[in-house]
Amino acid sequence: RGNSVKKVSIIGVPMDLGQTRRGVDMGPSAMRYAGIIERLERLHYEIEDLGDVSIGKMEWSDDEGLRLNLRNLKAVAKTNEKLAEMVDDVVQRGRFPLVLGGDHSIAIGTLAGVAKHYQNLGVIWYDAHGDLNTAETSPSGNIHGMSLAVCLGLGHPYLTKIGGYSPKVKPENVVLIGVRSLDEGEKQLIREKGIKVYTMHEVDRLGMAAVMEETIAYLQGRTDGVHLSLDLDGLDPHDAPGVGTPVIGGLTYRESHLAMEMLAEAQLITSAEFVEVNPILDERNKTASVAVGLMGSLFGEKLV
Ligand code: 5AB
Ligand code: MN
Ligand code: MN
Ligand code: MN
Repeated sequence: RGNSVKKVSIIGVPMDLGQTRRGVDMGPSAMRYAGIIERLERLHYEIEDLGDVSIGKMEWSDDEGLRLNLRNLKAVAKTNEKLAEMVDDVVQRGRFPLVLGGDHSIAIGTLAGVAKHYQNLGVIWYDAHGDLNTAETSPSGNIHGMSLAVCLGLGHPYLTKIGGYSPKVKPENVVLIGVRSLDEGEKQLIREKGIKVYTMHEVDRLGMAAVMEETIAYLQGRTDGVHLSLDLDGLDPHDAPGVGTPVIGGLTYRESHLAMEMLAEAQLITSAEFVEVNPILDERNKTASVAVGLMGSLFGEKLV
């Protein structure tokens, strides 16, 4: 299972409508430019690059979305519907979907495409944030801060019903890692649903090795596939400066590589996405390069 699938399909999603800082739409090109395809080919994967999903038109006049505290609702929903169809087809063909973002609202489409192929999909949400807001709790109206809640079935039906079913994942199959910035409503939801969270506090106390051992043991026992949704802002801004919502005090480059290596060894991951790379805010494409390095480790690259 998992990363033993030697056929990978890459899908770019140049989406920036789930938040307000321009430039994150260039994330997929930045990661291609940083050599993701060559990197995986060197590991003897058969790569198919499906190119970029076309983004729904930015509706400046999406008054309804704004009124609902869901900025660009229609365009975000439309793009995610297309993404869901592409990902669905990739999984159907027995290939590993590797999605390059784009802001984190694209997890809605990725998971809609993946989850229908599993009884009990697990999700590792590697992020400084919980992305567990709804329109009611969001301080920003930005959908990239709501994507995990949508996948749990909470939010506007335009989003939760993508792929024709809801929810995509059960709260007990989700593990958050690297969390250090939560809004009040997100904290409440985590408590209410009993979602497993390794905040920076637990990472510091236990160490990343123990956090990953526990996460892997937990998900191996209860899921039949695991999606990795990696927001580059889970890393410390020192190691990944090119993100729209940086939060000080994050996971290091080394901790993150260790995490990916342990996932590779466990052959746990069956689909993945790397999101929130913003080349305009970056330093010489550093964040995209870090992302590509992490993908290398996730797909089994070894030092010796
Ligand atoms: B990201 C915030 N919680 O909802 C909100 O980068 C930030 O995908 C969300 O994790 C960050 O606007 C979303 C304040
Ligand atoms: Mn984040
Ligand atoms: Mn996120
Ligand atoms: Mn972000």
